[in-house]
Amino acid sequence: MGDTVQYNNESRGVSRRRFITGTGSILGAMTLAGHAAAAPRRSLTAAGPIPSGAHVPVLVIGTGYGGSVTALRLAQAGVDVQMVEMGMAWDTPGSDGKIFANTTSPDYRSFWLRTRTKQPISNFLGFPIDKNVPRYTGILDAEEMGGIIVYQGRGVGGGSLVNGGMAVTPKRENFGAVLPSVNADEMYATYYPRANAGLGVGTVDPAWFDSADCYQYARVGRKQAQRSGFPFVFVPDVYDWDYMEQEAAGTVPKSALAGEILYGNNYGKKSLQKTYLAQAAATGRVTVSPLHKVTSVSPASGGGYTVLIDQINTTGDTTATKTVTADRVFFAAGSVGTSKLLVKLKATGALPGLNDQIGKGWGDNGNVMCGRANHLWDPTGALQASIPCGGIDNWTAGGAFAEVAPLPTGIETFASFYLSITKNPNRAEFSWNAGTGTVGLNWQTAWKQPSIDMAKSIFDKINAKEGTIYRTDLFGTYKIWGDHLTYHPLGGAVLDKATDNYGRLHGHPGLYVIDGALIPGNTSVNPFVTITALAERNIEKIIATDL
Ligand code: FAE
Repeated sequence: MGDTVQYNNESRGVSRRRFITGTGSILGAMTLAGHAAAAPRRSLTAAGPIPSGAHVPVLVIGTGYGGSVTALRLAQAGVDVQMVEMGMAWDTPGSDGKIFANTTSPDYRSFWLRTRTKQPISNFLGFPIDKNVPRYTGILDAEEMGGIIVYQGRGVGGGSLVNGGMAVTPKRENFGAVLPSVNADEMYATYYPRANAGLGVGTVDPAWFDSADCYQYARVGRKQAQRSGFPFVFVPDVYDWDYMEQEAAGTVPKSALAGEILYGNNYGKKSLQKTYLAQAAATGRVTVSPLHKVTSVSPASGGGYTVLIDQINTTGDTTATKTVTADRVFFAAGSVGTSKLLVKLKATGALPGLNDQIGKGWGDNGNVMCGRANHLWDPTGALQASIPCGGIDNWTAGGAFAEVAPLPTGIETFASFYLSITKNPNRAEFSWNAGTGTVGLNWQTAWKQPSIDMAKSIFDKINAKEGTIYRTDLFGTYKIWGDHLTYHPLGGAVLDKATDNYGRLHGHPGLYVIDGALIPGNTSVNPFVTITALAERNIEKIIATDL
């Protein structure tokens, strides 16, 4: 095991998988961790979509991490909540009996309103692997924002539907750079534990990890990292680890071991639908309108806000335009969704009181990908669990934290694959283009160079030690770096700048931002635990003082 360690302080030294519980939190006794323990479900959509003309106390735009925390805590405080989600409900199986498509065979369910897939790994052995698909309100949006493709989840559950579930609390010493205006003591004593409990975070059993065929790729990653002097760290995840062991034993239907990840996970992952949103449904106070897209928010003449909503069908056409009134509106449409809305509403005069920080401070969490070609004596396995469980930590010395990621092709590739999170200092800005009526982002592909340099602080050294080379066939022909994308958009309505220190938008009382848009561009690790913990902190304050 060498110097393999658990990533967070909370779980360090734990030899068996553990759910990280909310020590010291009001939720300590609450079981939110996992589908087995989820409260009895009422459907969030049973009441039907919101009618035009409705007046609601609270409207939440988006059903990802920020939105789900907001809805649950408000409902528990006795407030009725209407959530509006542009994506689908993802609660009905397709003709193959499954709700979600497999990563290796994308179909109509896989992409948001595209006629051709836009897979993050675009090539294999140099050959393009994208293919035509019917245009449909699928689960993964590959949103092209000029110099970068921003991948996002679409549907009830937001990014939790498509992500790898890696649930990482930043190291305490890095927190000051992540959210400088937030009290770290409170976050680490109360809100990170509360978020970890609510999300059902756990870690792989190290003994099982050591023997499981499906983690051969990660053991190769560990061995090579350690031989070059880098610590390999186990990374917590919201996947149900007991379920994965049963998948490996062949006793349950396979999800992680069938390569499911990017286009949804049919069984083992605890997406928000199984945790926060299941709890929200159980309160009976939360309703979701899927396939509804908010297009405008502006002050209503009698107080509160007028919200314009397009109802769409599965080919993306607007079938109805609705006008509703809400006393309070929470922007939880994700970093890009919230930023685009706010920039448009400020520029068009719908929300004239917003300040000049709107749209600023956007970053890509320093994402960059690469592969390495191993020698024939270092196979990485034909069977690869799609859920990563470890990473290489060189943050302090080299500015990079690299997930040892799977390449679940079903065949032996001898490849090691990595998604690095780096300390990239570049920040972009959203702006309104009156001519096209759209919001753009001024990120440039060249701004990824610091990320590449930081990732090289790990992989140049490993290649030199192992006598290996980079793969050049995964992102094009003779292209080493996946520098064209991010999975981790952050910022655009930064805490304590565009909003006060709890997410209240300046200039318009009753409007809040409560998602990844609040975080100024980087979390030093995968972001959703920090987004969840910050939402827990902010909504507690808002419930105590504003309602
Ligand atoms: P998000 O979850 O994106 O939710 C926003 C929701 O708002 C979405 O459902 C949208 O469809 C909806 N929406 C947007 N605009 C509108 C509108 N105008 N009207 C109505 N609805 C709207 O926001 N993070 C990790 O920590 N660990 C991982 O392992 C990880 N892996 C990832 C893998 C992939 C492929 C991707 C795409 C992301 C991954 N992430 C991961 C990032 C993570 O999912 C992301 O940071 C969070 O989902 C962001 O949470 P928010 O609440 O900000």
